[in-house]
Amino acid sequence: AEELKTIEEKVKAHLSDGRFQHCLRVKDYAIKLAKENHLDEEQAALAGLVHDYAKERPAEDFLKVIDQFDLDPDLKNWNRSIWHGVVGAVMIREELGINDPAILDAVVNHTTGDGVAMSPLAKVVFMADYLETGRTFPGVEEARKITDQSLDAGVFYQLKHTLAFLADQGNPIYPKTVASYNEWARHFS
Ligand code: DGI
Ligand code: FE
Ligand code: FE
Ligand code: FE
Repeated sequence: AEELKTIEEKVKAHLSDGRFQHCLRVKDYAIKLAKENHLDEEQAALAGLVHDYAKERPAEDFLKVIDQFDLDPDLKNWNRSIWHGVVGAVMIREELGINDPAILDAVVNHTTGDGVAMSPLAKVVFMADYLETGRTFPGVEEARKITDQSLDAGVFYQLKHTLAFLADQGNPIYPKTVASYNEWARHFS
């Protein structure tokens, strides 16, 4: 419990107040989803708390870590939206001392999702980030209901809507986001 408090203080110190409050709400929603799906609540809470730890780091920090840890060099063509999960997981391991591979995997996949073999914990964090009580986008209540009935149906709902939203805005879409969507679309068709 003492260690958890230290981690929470470090997360707080690296984020704006608004972003830190989001992390606390993701933690709470992750606990709720973990309960509903008979998963480890402590693991879900910690993953939710730290998921956006790296969100406000300067680009140069991410670029340094990509080189230092030999991550996919294509990552350099992207931005903080993509880096804070994939590269952020390395920062969480190195700086917060979290070594649980399941938690690090959930952080890696929290923005793009992953294929149908995605771990239950990763699904919970992916959905908690989308559905936490501060989210107000149109359809969020429907998304919450769907996810209470089926975590998998929720994952597909989010992937479908996020992909459509990004394309509507004319944003580049990270290949893994498209690959995740394709796997779930086949799974549900
Ligand atoms: O960090 P959060 O804002 O809580 O949420 P997130 O990590 O799920 O998403 C971060 C941002 O990244 C959000 O504005 C949506 C965007 N995003 C998600 N997938 C992709 C993406 N942006 C691009 N360009 N490509 C993607 O595939
Ligand atoms: Fe995020
Ligand atoms: Fe997300
Ligand atoms: Fe988030």
